Amino acid sequence: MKHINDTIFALSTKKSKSAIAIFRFSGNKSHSVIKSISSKKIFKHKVSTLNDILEGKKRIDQTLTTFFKSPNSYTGEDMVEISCHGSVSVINKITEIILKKNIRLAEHGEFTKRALINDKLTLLEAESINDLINAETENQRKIAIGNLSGDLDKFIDNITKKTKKLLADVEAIIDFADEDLPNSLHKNIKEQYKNICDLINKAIKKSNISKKIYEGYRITIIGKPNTGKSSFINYINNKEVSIVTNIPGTTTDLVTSSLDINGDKYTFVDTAGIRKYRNIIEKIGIERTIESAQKSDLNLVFLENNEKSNYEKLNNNIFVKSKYDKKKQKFRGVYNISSVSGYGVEALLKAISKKLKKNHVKGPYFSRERHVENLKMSLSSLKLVNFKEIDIAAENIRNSLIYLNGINEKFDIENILDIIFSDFCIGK
Ligand SMILES: Nc1nc2c(ncn2[C@@H]2O[C@H](COP(=O)(O)OP(=O)(O)OP(=O)(O)O)[C@@H](O)[C@H]2O)c(=O)[nH]1
Ligand SMILES: [Mg+2]
Repeated sequence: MKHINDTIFALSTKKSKSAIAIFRFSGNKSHSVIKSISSKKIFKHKVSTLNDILEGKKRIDQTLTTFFKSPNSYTGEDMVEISCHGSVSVINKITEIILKKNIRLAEHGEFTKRALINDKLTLLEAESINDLINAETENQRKIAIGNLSGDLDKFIDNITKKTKKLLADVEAIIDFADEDLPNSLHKNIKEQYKNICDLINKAIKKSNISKKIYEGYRITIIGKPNTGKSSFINYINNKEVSIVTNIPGTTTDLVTSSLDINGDKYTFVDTAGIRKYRNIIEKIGIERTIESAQKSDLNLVFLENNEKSNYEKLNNNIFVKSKYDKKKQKFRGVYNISSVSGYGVEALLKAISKKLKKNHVKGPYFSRERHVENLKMSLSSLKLVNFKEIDIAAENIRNSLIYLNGINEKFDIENILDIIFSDFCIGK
């Protein structure tokens, strides 16, 4: 049976050849276990010690071993970190030695889960740590570190404080006769109420920006056969992601590839294009193209000549004419490029990013469905407030607070914690 008091360990780095690999332990047996497999016998708090890991008396590897005494560690428990050499054989051998000590492997995110339970982190900070580990682009990293530094916690604390004040004022109206209250109270309450609704509303709107920053923008490449769609996706990726030939209809399925452009994630989708089909394979390919183009943030339409009007039914088009190296003919309102010489590609990528990128304002950015759902529920409760029925208003403000607090609530939500931590790495 797995228990929260078990001492756990994990390889926190990847199991593949590298200069260094790091093992972590957490729990009250950490200290005795590390002593039992080490050449050194004394480990001081937060001091890294040059230490041999031993099997019996045999030296297995030379490591740097660091001990953290509870409560001053990541998890709040006694912890040990071993930085050993990063070969697969060293990793396997040290794992084998540790497992003989009857401590168990950590589950996904179990170190961070313990940090949360021991009040080392808030739930929002724990989620931000996972976002930081998974950040692929500069803007994803910026949001994650901002949230880890407390941007979201500060926002929730501030709104909670304001909402509690509003509730107290509303309750004062219920409890006291009108003559005992200042005249300005009613006006003041309405102002506070509006201000809270505005702040939550803005946070919900901003979550659309962060959603895009995390998921990336989808750009579908369409156009007639042989217009240079696949050559373009290969050029910007600097590798052969899609097959290129001079036979029209080479691409039949969707080929997807993501790129980081100026700190944002863009997913380009090469397609069969939209055209007449000759067989069932092409028919399915074209259906997939249409589906992808309809759900895209932007479509790059590669033109053969100047057939822009064929694409009027689609929104968000940028028109492109490739092969400029072959024929130096320019069309108006069209980006002229070459996937051979690279002519015009940078200008096209700039135009894409300018068209899609929303102005990034400063935090907080709620990025998860769970946060946004709670904010929406909180706002819906507030929207039910009618100050003419003051008892009901108080009830709705209380409900709004429950949803708000739910964003950072770590207790009574085991199932939510399991979902959150299931997509953490083992060893974090
Ligand atoms: N000179 C030159 N040739 C290009 C350029 N882009 C593509 N071509 C050539 O044009 C032909 C078709 O290119 P693709 O990239 O396969 O065109 P596509 O639009 O993906 O074609 P389908 O997959 O058939 O729809 C190939 O022979 C390419 O080498 C370019 O910028 N300059
Ligand atoms: Mg193609």
